[in-house]
Amino acid sequence: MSEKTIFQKIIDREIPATIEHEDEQCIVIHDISPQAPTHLLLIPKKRIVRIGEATPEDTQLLGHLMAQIPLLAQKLGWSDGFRTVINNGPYGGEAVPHLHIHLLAGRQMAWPPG
Ligand code: IU
Repeated sequence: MSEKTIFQKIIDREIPATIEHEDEQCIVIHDISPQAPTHLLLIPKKRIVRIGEATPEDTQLLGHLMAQIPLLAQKLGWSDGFRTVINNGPYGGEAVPHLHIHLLAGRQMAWPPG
């Protein structure tokens, strides 16, 4: 068993975080180093290492994560838009090997991303 990731420690309440939402399948926290006025991380409680390693067995869970996005957008009033990001592997800029979806809102985003 590999060592717990920082997100697993947050899920297990070993490390504090500002929690925006939690249910039986996921937790949504505020990123400790926000890159926008609001920067959330949507994290499945089951550890999928990264999106590129998800399997068909994860379909329901991935759908559950996606379904949280409009709920959060409506709850937090992101009527001007927002961005979702999943970093995958070294070229993707992934730092934490536990799947998480970044949700960034509150400023104009640029394209292409860096
Ligand atoms: P990445 O997609 O793996 O690069 O993103 C990891 C994110 O986790 C990054 O935005 C960090 O600021 C964030 N984070 C956090 O919110 N709390 C922590 O204790 C640690 C990282 I370590």
